[in-house]
Amino acid sequence: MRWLWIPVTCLLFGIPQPKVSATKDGLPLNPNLDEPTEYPLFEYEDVKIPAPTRGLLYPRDSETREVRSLDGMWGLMKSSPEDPLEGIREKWFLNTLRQTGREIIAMPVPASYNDITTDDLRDHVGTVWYERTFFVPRSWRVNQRTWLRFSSVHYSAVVWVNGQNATSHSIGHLPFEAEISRLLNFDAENRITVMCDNRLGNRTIPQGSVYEATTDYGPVPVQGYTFDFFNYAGIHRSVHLYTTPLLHISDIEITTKLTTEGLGRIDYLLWLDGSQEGLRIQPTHLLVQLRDRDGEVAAQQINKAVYHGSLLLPNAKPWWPYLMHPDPGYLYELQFELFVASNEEETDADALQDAYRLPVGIRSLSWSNDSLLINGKPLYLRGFGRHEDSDIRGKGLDNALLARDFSLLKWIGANAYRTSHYPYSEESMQFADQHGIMIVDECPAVNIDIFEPQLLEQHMSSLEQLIHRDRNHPSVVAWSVANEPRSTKQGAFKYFESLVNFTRSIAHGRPLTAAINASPTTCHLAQFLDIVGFNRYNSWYQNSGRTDMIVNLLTNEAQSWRDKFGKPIIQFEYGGDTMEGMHSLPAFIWSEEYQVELFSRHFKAFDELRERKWFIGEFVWNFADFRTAQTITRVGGNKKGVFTRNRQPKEVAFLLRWRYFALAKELDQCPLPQDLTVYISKHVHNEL
Ligand code: BDP
Repeated sequence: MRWLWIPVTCLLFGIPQPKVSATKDGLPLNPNLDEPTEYPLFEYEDVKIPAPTRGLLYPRDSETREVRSLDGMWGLMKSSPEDPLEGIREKWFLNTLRQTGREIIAMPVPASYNDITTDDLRDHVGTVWYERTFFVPRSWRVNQRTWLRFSSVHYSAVVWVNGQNATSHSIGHLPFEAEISRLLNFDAENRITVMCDNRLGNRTIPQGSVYEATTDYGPVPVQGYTFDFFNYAGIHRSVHLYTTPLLHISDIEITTKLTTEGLGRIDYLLWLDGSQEGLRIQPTHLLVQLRDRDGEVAAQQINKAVYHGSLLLPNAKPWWPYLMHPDPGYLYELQFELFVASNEEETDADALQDAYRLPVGIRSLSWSNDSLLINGKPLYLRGFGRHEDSDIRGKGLDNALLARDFSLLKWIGANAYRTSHYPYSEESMQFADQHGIMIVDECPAVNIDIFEPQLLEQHMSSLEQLIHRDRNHPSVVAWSVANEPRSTKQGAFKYFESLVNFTRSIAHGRPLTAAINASPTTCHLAQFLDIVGFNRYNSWYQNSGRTDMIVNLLTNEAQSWRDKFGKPIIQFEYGGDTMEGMHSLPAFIWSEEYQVELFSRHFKAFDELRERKWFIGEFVWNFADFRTAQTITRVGGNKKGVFTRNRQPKEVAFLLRWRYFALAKELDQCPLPQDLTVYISKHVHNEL
């Protein structure tokens, strides 16, 4: 199977910025509120289905490929908020940004640009321009193709190399790439220019709206949005240059299964990509080898002229979630080697054309109307909603933070998290595979409203790109199609029916879910899902201060979701803001004691629900405190974290740790950690 990669290099001239409606408890309303009374009715057939993404394998070096990081200090220049596209008109990309005569500041990549400087860059609306230079070795000119890959730029980007357009992309948190061989200088310096636009409109995912505010200094554009996290922007994840041979392995799809007898099966499908010259090269065969953790070959296959197949493994070592097995997160390495006829006269042996190695976990995932199962065993998910968020770097990838977060997840005994409210970094997905942390993988559709065909196309595209990126990760146990959409609205029914139909056709063996805040009687989304997830803030946004109402309200609500839809039910969000160090006895809202009491009453409700068998998980909101837009309901951000923004525990963390390990012991006979209790006296152990 072969195809020719033709990079789409259409320029993106900004994003249309019509108005969007906005409602959210306690959050500022968009002054341009423009709620349609009638939604446009549209047919599924009228909607342009996104073309399948191809390529974008995570950059890995091998004996046929080289990877170079372009992370580090770049230059950054703001354009005027009143005229975000001036740089396109004036063709700033043709020269170094210095030629514009404007101020250029040093900007780390990866990082959000917002919290780096001390000026108004934090709240900048519109475009900023990034630039850096680099060299490539001369050896890359011959028989090689060079690719430029961005792991995420928020929200949209246009990229030039040496003044020529290389690619463009919109929707943050997702990778994009282009072959740039023809744009490169091999004997001189090269320059990359990136225009990054952070504006959100009513057809972007997520939505927002730019409106004009009247200030003491005149009118200024302001970005409005209803979602509850700061709209950080910039080059958020790593930028790589990598090489491939002219004809190379461009894409891989795998599916795994495990029978009850322990027979593992891996089905693989490969795409090859050749440039003009590459297409003249004839592969002789493909060697596929599965290596275990010790590097031993556990299964192999040689294919001639076909690029798909199946590997069978008696006694496969399964991939298990953390605390469900003594050796969780077991990964094999699936090695693909593509051979071509050798040019060397003195040898008949074929020559290695390309090699790529993919980590693979072997597991079966299935679901019914009552449960979600891994390797035939019903799961109970215990974990968090999270954010990619930290001091100074905002949403920028930070490996130290990633490692710390996974240490904390394991310390607390969680086995899952939801990537609320957008796709997380590819590095975090790899970490989750390695540590056996299950992922409910969410697309960036948070708080969507105004259900129109153009939004649906973007929404489908965000799911298509997410599934394409993450389908090979054993840790992904469900796709979340949205968080708190306005699913009670008239237009939601048709919209979600179309969205879910499309997503199911590409779901790659995972169930579909969403985090819903409507009620079972008013929601137009839940009936299309495989797992119904709801968010509810008992004793916080409702009945503030009344922890004595949680158990009844929560168990009744979960039962109603079940009665109405007959699907497995999960609570994706519960919690309350808690100021670290604020204490009150008896408990009072915002104090650490209140968070403890609120959680404990939820645990009681969850245990009652667990007995009903169809309740399959509890997720705290949130793992850590995080930055939001400025509002009177947020003190320096959202404080519902179990950990502070600096990743230190609040009092409730110790209680939650007990809960999660108690569940692991009860459900999977996992031993409790030694340090769960501390010594008090011969007769009494402190369990907190
Ligand atoms: C939920 C949202 C989440 C918010 C949370 C809150 O899904 O993004 O941060 O409420 O208000 O409705 O803390």
